Amino acid sequence: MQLKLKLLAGVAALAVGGAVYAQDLVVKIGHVAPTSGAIAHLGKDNENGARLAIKDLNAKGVTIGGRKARFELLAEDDAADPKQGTAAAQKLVDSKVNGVVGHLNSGTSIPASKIYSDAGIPQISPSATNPRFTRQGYKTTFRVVADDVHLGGTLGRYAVEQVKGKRIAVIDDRTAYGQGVADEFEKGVKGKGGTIVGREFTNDKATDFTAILTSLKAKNPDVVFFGGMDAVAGPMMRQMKQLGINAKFMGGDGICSSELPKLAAGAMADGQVVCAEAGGVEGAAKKSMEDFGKRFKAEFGADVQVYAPYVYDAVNVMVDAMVKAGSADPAKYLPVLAKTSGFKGVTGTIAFDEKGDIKNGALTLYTYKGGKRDQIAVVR
Ligand code: ABU
Repeated sequence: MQLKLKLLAGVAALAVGGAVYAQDLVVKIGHVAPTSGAIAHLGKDNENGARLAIKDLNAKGVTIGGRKARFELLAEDDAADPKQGTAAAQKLVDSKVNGVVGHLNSGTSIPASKIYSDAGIPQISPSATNPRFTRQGYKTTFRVVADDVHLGGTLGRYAVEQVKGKRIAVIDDRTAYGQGVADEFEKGVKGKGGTIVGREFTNDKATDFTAILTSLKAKNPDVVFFGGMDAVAGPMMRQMKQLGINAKFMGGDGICSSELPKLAAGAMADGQVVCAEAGGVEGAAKKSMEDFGKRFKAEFGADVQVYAPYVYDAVNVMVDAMVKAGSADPAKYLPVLAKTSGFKGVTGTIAFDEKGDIKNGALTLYTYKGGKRDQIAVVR
């Protein structure tokens, strides 16, 4: 009898041992990040944040509209490439995902956001910080971290006021993120009366920085800011050391990973680097982040790089909206998601503003000591 009932496709109830249970509601969560290429370690970090969230939700048991939900992760690799990013987005739309968490990069999240918007599918980025992402007028676009205006501007002011940089050089990787955060850093420096002695650029696949570093060396900088990712920052620091550039090295969240000391391969002095994660918790709330880090390490055998906890929260914020709406239908839970307020995640309290940006987003400034990230301060 049970077998016969199971075979009845589309039947919403299943008799088990005499009781009647609602058939599982399958909820597909898409996730996109570069899990191949130079920043695959960051992409895998994000993806594992999503895996842990899905595992916890399925273990806890979640009911949506009276039906037991079973969550599935559809994970795609966009290799941090805008074209692969839009292809991955279209694949997820075609697979009828209920929502998407991602992409990791601004350069992929921004073009993909049009595809999700056209399909009416909510997208929450846990790490794309270019302000344009949430300023395109799409109702489907959300972000659980601070943006580059906040990030770059704060670091620029910090370079002048706290690092006491007198001759500041700026390099960016010409990506949507790298160029954007470097521009905001420059504005922050100039706003505090600081001096930019040089601006150079490279790209996100470059490995040889001799020409630009030699040009900057002639300007004798005491701070070098890099707008880009850790996979480029590490070799850049090595070449700075080889060329005898003894400057502080600053950067945004893209360099602020657990992996940076390895990538710099001995070229990083204690306290030389100042970078910022586009989120953070302070006081009693720190425990939830620390506990997450321990669970993550036990589960995946790796330290959190940067954004795994933000991915974890993004999945949970999305599911919370489904539960409150009583539906995983994007059209039904999207208005509830937009009204998210006071959601207590491992990364702090999440509320969205009218653009879909996190309200009152924090930044955590870090340096590195003994090859480990060392928190300087949380600022808002
Ligand atoms: N926010 C840093 C890394 C991701 C991005 O915005 O491109």
